[in-house]
Amino acid sequence: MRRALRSIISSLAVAGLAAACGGDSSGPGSGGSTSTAITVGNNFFNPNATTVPNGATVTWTWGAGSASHNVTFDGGPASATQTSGTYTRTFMAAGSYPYHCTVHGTSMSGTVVVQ
Ligand SMILES: [Cu+2]
Repeated sequence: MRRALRSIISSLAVAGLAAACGGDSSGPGSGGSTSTAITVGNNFFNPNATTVPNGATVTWTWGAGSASHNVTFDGGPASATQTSGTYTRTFMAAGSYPYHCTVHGTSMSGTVVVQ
């Protein structure tokens, strides 16, 4: 009896998770964002994945109260390590451009997909 109840509860939990993940049709890319404005937060980029057209300029803006962070692309270039201000990069070729903050490692990372 107890085992049957547990089985029902776990299948309900799975159904709930599936529902929470569904229904997002906001756009291309895994993050669904097409924003060219990215906030550098404390140990995160928001959005951390964005899809932009070829030729787009993406701007990273350090948030208020920011610790030292940088935007470093796996194949270069990189921003300065800073606590405020902005960094921009214009993308002239289609592809996927992963980046991260070298202060905080891959736990603070993001990707720009250029179409
Ligand atoms: Cu960082």
